Amino acid sequence: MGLEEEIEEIEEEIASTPYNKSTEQHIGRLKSKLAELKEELERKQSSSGGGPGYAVEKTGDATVALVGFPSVGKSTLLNALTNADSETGSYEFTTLDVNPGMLKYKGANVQLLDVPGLVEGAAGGRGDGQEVLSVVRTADLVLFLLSVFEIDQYERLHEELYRNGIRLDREPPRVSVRKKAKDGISITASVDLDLDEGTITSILREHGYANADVTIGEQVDIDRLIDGIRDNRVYLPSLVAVNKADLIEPDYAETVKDRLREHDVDPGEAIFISAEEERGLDALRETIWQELGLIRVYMDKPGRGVDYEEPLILFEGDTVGNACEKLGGEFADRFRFARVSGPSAKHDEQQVGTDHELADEDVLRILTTK
Ligand SMILES: Nc1nc2c(ncn2[C@@H]2O[C@H](COP(=O)(O)OP(=O)(O)O)[C@@H](O)[C@H]2O)c(=O)[nH]1
Ligand SMILES: [Mg+2]
Repeated sequence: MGLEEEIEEIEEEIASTPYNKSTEQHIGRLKSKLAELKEELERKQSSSGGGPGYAVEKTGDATVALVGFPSVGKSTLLNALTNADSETGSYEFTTLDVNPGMLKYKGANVQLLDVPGLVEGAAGGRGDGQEVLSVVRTADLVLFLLSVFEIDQYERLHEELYRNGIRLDREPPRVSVRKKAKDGISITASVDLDLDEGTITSILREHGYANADVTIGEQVDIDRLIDGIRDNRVYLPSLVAVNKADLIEPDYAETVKDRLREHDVDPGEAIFISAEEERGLDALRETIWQELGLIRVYMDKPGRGVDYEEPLILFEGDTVGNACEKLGGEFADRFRFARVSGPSAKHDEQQVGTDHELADEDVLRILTTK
């Protein structure tokens, strides 16, 4: 039996087994087995696919993967938001095109990657689908593009990403597994778990752990526990943009919003745009900025004053140390201390070390040793 058939068979068995306490352990084992087979399939496909070392070069301060069905307006949006047209064309690969563009906003360079092959490629389980997915995996944000009349496509796109280990808008599970030499599997949970110990133990065994300490800090279900055990899941924020809003009458907007709710998308958080008429793009740019969690740090350069034109772009939660890393050179090598003014500072010119957390619109001066 080939891998694909084996996967299909297990998926069918899971679907046809009612979930209850007496079947929980069995389902746990099936899902673990499934996770393993899928990874095996992935490995096979990527090695027979577009050749080794394939990757889209990441440039700029952050990367956004634009995903959507054909004809929803991805190319139109990319051209409206970025310099895609004027700069490079597309990366040409044997099996896939990725169209890159650079979106400039608040001093940041955000790389926008139009990955047209997601649905066509991944659907048939072909190798190129895996490559497209590898582009999405390395992004900092997933931007779903839907057309007003085809909101249901969201389901399919979301599923495709989920099936490939991409988890959206969730924190990684609070599960940690530490291998040990003997004494079997012991479970420590800080919440009253719905899953039976037997189920957890057999899932771990299925993943090759005979002896391990497992710490669980949230109410996990089987899928989430498996996510916590595998280390190849990625956790990304996502955003939904609804395109071709110019084509609908105002009353129809309510129907579109209902459709979004049916797919658990808060219509208040979706951005309605017209890529063609360039409407709603300011809101989209700002929301991309927010969802990426970018911050601007204005560098105070000795003798040259504060540079408000080209801020250093960092992520929320980044520290002075991260700023030094990004600046590189003497800042990374010969850091002495820094002075910060602005939102993160207790007072102007506060003296701080590398672990000080920066905030949007801070002014930062770094002092290095001679
Ligand atoms: N009315 C309208 N048409 C659009 C809009 N955006 C794109 N289109 C049209 O939809 C078609 C497909 O657009 P394209 O950008 O090539 O879609 P892609 O396949 O997702 O890259 C083209 O004919 C576009 O002119 C929009 O906001 N409103
Ligand atoms: Mg296109």
